[in-house]
Amino acid sequence: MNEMMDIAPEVAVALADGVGVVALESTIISHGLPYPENKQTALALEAAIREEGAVPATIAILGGRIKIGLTGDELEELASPSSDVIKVSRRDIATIMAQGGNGATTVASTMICAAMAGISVFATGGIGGVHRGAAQDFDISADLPELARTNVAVVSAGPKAILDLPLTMEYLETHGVPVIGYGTDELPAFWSRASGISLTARADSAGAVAAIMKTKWSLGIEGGMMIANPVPEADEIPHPIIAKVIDEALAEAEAEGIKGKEVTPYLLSLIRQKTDGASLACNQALVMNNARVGAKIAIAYAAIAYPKGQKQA
Ligand code: PSU
Ligand code: MN
Repeated sequence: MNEMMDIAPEVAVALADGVGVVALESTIISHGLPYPENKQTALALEAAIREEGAVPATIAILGGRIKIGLTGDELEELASPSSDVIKVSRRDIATIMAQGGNGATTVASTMICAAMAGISVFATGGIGGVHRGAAQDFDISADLPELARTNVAVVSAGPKAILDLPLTMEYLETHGVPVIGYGTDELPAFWSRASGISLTARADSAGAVAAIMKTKWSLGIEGGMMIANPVPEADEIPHPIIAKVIDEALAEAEAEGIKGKEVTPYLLSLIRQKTDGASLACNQALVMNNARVGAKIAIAYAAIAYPKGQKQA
């Protein structure tokens, strides 16, 4: 497997020493945020994780190889609007790699690569989920079944609010995915803190999250979990404001016949235009907040999972 994967030296050392490592995805860079904010955010996320005392590992597929930890030039290539980087989910990994292509990894494929590299914590913006109208078009993000099968804790600000949140929660319940409110009893809704949906689990510290991770995986209960970390109050867009914009954007996407993996990037970009960039600032703030919490969780988990500071011990 390692023949197809390059782990950056800093990440390899951290993993061998049992130091906290936080995985970051690349679809948010290539397809989620516009240039140049995407590159600035990617660099700022890595810096924030380091500042908290953990090691960042941004994940992508470049030249047909899985990259765990990227150089500045590689980040630039992913961020650049002129580069040819395909959005890669579980379905697409083998094809892109066999063809030697470049791929930006989604939540699902970042989880797969992180788990292969031995990384247990991953921070992103918002996960994919069950789309509104899924009863007709079957549009359910591959992020959800991945959370059910791959052992990585994903820190997000909730499912993106363009989705059907109650159905997303039903799916996660059916497939046994813990959704843990980080300092909250309510599912956060990406740009907004409130969704009106109560959670069944809450943790008020990184150590409390790490204890759940350790217990779940020590029991051999396979699959990941979602750590639902609300956007900071100062950065949120209140639900009534964003809800109206989302409805308009969904109607336009429908009228334009947008389908498949284009749906999420199309909606995010349209919502950005309609809010004059407010949704972009909010998205950047929430993903930064998730990176910091992810670092704290990775450090807490390393302390109980590898107490001798040696992963292999
Ligand atoms: N979070 C963000 N912006 C994004 C995404 C997440 O703040 O662009 C990406 C993630 O990569 C997620 C993907 O996996 O959107 C979901 O796409 P889809 O609905 O096609 O599964
Ligand atoms: Mn989809």
